[in-house]
Amino acid sequence: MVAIATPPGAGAIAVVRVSGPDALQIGAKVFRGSVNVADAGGYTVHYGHVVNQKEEQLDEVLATVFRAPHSFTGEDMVEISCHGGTLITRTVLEAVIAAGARPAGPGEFTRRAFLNSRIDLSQAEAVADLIAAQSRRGQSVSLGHLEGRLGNTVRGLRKEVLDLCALLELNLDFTEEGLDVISAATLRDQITSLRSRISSLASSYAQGRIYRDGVSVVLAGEPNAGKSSLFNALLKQDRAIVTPVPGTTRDALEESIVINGILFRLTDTAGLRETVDHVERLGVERTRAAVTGADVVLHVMDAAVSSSVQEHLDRMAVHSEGQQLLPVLNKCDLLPSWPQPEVRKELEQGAASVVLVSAKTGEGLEELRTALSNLILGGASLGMEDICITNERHKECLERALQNLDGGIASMEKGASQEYVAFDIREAAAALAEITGEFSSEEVLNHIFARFCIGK
Ligand SMILES: Nc1nc2c(ncn2[C@@H]2O[C@H](COP(=O)(O)OP(=O)(O)OP(=O)(O)O)[C@@H](O)[C@H]2O)c(=O)[nH]1
Ligand SMILES: [Mg+2]
Repeated sequence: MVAIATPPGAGAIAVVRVSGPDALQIGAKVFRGSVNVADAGGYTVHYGHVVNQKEEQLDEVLATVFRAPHSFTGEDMVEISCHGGTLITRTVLEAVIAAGARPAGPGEFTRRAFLNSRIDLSQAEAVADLIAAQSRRGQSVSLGHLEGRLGNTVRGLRKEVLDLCALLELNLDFTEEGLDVISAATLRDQITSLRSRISSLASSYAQGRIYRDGVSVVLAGEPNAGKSSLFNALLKQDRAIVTPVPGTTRDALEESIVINGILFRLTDTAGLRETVDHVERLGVERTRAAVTGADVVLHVMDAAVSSSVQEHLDRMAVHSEGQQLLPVLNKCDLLPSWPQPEVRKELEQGAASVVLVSAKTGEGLEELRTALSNLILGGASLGMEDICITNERHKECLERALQNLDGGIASMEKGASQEYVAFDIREAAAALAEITGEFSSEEVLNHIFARFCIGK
């Protein structure tokens, strides 16, 4: 099979990847250089030309040869590095197809790598995540998964579950002789210990999701509070329109920034107020929808409006449970006594912490960045060395394993036969095996690899 492995568009080089038992023979049909790639050793690079069936030269290229099993897919492979134009790349691809290769489907290279046991399923998924990563932490978590850290942890847990199963089955064999290979109390302790480790891995998803997809932050508040100004100041870019007219912003705007390796997706919104203006009202509806879906609501207030913080907070944009709220008092440059501590003290009587900023002068922006990053990383933050899951499918498998273990514990408590307990525990092991793909259906594989692009 063959595919272009580099993104579409013009570039210095592009790579056409050929993999499969005939890859080297097909490579030899299209490549002319000082060596025949069909005879070349693995991990060697050769200079030459790609030709069509009429032996016309199509491009000057480098061909890299990989020999099974020492390649990404575990099969023989040739990677042709040609010049990176859309037309030239397609011409090389077509020559390889004419020489007998079949166009690859999405993710087919990674799927072959999985089927040939070069990588486990969690590593295959990490390939897609790594390519999609938009922040340093997301990248580092995916790289850890790609290196097999998640797979190893899950395999370790599964082995413990299977060992427990084996003991239970031995127990069953010896019941008639009245012997217990493992006592009920030990069994229970071991299940509980496994349960708590699987549970903490499952709950690392909350953090893992943020590392992978970033945090959505919505700037909301009354019209003219300076949301768009603050949005621009955080982006360091004149992105949103700012005017002294309340009700300037209508459509929600989204842009991303990275703070401390975490991606924050900021949304500037229309100011919240009752209005008869039809267009503005549509904007306000969008604000409410954006606020509902946000991880963090950054409530922007205008320090120039002479109301107490408590009054501001009372009018605060509604936020739902599980959402973080960060009150920000903007336009502090207009306060006569700012940045004196007494202003802050007075303000903080109303709320746990209010960040004081001026979008105009830039003062307080660093504190705001720190406050955002602390909201996400502060408290029970995961260290970079901890394993966390970033994939909903993995979370679902872990939760199923937990339910099975709970079922096992419940059976024990009811005094059910150990056969039932063994059944539940075996099911837990099967759920864990789905993460690494030791147990996987065609349907699951199709679903996973559909997320990939062709050539990956
Ligand atoms: N002095 C001062 N003026 C500011 C500051 N931030 C914003 N302004 C001014 O306040 C006015 C409104 O700013 P915007 O950023 O458009 O406010 P908004 O909250 O986006 O307003 P809507 O989109 O209408 O809801 C503009 O005239 C800004 O120049 C600040 O920190 N200090
Ligand atoms: Mg605005």
